[in-house]
Amino acid sequence: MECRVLSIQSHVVRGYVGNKSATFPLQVLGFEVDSINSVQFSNHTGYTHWKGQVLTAEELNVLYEGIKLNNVNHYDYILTGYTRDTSFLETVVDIVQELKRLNPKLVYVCDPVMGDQGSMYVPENILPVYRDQVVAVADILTPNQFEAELLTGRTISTEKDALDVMELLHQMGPDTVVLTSTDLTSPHGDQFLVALGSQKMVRTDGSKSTQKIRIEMPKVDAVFVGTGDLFTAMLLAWSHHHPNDLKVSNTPMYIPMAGPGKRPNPAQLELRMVQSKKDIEDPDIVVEATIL
Ligand code: PLP
Ligand code: PXL
Repeated sequence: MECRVLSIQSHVVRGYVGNKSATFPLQVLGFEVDSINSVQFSNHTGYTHWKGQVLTAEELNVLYEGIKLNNVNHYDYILTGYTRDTSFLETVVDIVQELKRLNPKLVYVCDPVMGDQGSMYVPENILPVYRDQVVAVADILTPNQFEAELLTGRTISTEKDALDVMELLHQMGPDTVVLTSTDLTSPHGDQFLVALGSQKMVRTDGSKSTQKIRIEMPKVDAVFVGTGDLFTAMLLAWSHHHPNDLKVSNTPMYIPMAGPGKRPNPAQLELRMVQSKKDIEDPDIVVEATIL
């Protein structure tokens, strides 16, 4: 059965963030991916220089109108990530609502990209749009700790706080919430990064339950860009194949190396997407989730 994803994310000429991080792995896993490029940049903004064009809300609408006029606007998933503009994001909400009317089973996977480690890297006026409009139509939400705190107005210091915040996020809409990274201390020590997941499910007898999990990933001492986009795309893919089990596996990627003793530059730190094709298709399970 064909499964079609509409992915509205960044395009970069060189490197792997946004659609460049999501499209190839989803295609490798058998998904049809229709991509709308929210920006077309030379490279991600972590390089010394970057240049390019931004798609406006009106231009997004024009592309969507074209799809609609041909009656090929039937999607199983929508995937969105890094967005800087409030009117663009509001148009995304309109499209999600229309596509959900056409396919009530459509799943909207939303990475509410706003910032990390206490600071925002998108304009602050995007927060109320995510909080008041986007989260309500999202089915799978993948904030990091800081983004979850912004969306709920709560701070997270303990695992209990995090689980409470995820419960609040469920009440705002999404049945699946994954805190993709936190500064919580791992039971296995500070070499591990803690992620938490929570999924509401309806059992076969009609009763409701919530699966809560903790994932501890070994930390890698380098700052990658595009890993969050890849994580969200792979969560979409594995939750499609295992809709009632959030114990998704983590896709190992080749770690790029710089010269001896040298700090790698942004170009050397690009994800090795093509080289990781076999791991994407058939991942080794390297991290086991703990059921809470
Ligand atoms: N840093 C900057 C400047 C960004 O624009 C983004 C966008 O998402 C990130 C970091 C986060 O990257 P990732 O999604 O790979 O965690
Ligand atoms: O991975 C997030 C992202 C998306 N799009 C653009 C970026 C980044 C991160 O830097 O620069 C254009």
